[in-house]
Amino acid sequence: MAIAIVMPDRRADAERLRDNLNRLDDSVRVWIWPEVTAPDAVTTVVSWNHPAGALAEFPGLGTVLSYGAGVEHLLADPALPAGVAVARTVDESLARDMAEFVAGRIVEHRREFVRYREDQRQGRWRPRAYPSSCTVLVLGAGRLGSAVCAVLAALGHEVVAWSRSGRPAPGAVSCRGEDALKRELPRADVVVCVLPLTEATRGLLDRDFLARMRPGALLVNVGRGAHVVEADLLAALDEGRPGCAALDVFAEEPLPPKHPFWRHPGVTLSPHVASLTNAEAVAAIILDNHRRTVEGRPLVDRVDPDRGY
Ligand code: NDP
Ligand code: OXD
Repeated sequence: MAIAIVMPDRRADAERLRDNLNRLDDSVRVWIWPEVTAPDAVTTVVSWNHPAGALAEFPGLGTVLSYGAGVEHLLADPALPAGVAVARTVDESLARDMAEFVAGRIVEHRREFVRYREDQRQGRWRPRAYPSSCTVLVLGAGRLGSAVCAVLAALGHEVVAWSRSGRPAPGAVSCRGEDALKRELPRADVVVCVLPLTEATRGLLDRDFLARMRPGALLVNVGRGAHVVEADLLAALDEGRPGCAALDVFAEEPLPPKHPFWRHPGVTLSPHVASLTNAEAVAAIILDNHRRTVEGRPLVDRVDPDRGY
């Protein structure tokens, strides 16, 4: 009845998680892959980008927990053993940090922080007017999207939340379906993508989608890079619709050095840091789901593999 942490590209996080799990319950054995001394004992894997085939090392595996909100890296593994449950790990700080990041990108854009920084460099005193509020369309009204909606509404913006079911989101008008998307896109000054990556959402932000955006609008993508058809976005930016994009996630990460996004004047980018899982904050959630696995109780935040999130 042990936990294996399989996060080869996040060794420091893996160590912090192991130490926090041990602090909470020193009777639970926790190994960091590949240093697993008794693979037969592992019932729970905590994964972030685990290498192909790694899950097959654990014959008693019951649950794979994503070390974060997204699970596409798990569901895409053809070697994910049938019958193994998948759950994600989302705590309040992940949602709060996402809301802060998105609000920050919108404030930076609307209040022209970059231009004031340049004015300062040039010794220019040049106040500019700004609109009193804006309309923000948030794609995805889940744990993170609803936190984004709440913060943007608290800042006085008109917020529209688009989701599969039209689920209510705090401070937002909710909607669902393609017609609603077509109606809301041209009205939005800002479009925020905080969707999970599934077969239904891959490539959603394509040429047609972008052509419906308001000229000069801001696109913020904090979902996954593959939500955006990157070549279509580059062409759309060159036409000014959207006017600019704040991108935190990319089809290929790290973003290749020669990728045009690096130097495009309409793109502000960040290296997939909108919201980072905090090993201290999630240790109790992971331990709880491990105990649920061992005791055969329902998992918290279990993923529906057919739905893909
Ligand atoms: P949730 O599962 O809680 O919410 C997903 C939301 O997306 C739900 O509102 C759901 O609708 C909606 N949705 C799913 N499929 C569709 C669809 N086909 N059409 C319309 N709406 C759809 O996810 P989280 O909010 O926790 O996380 C969202 C994503 O954020 C993660 O999957 C991950 O990709 C990304 N992320 C990015 C980070 C970063 O640092 N950049 C950090 C953490 C997460 P409904 O409510 O009807 O089910
Ligand atoms: C996540 C992420 O899904 O960090 O948690 O992107």
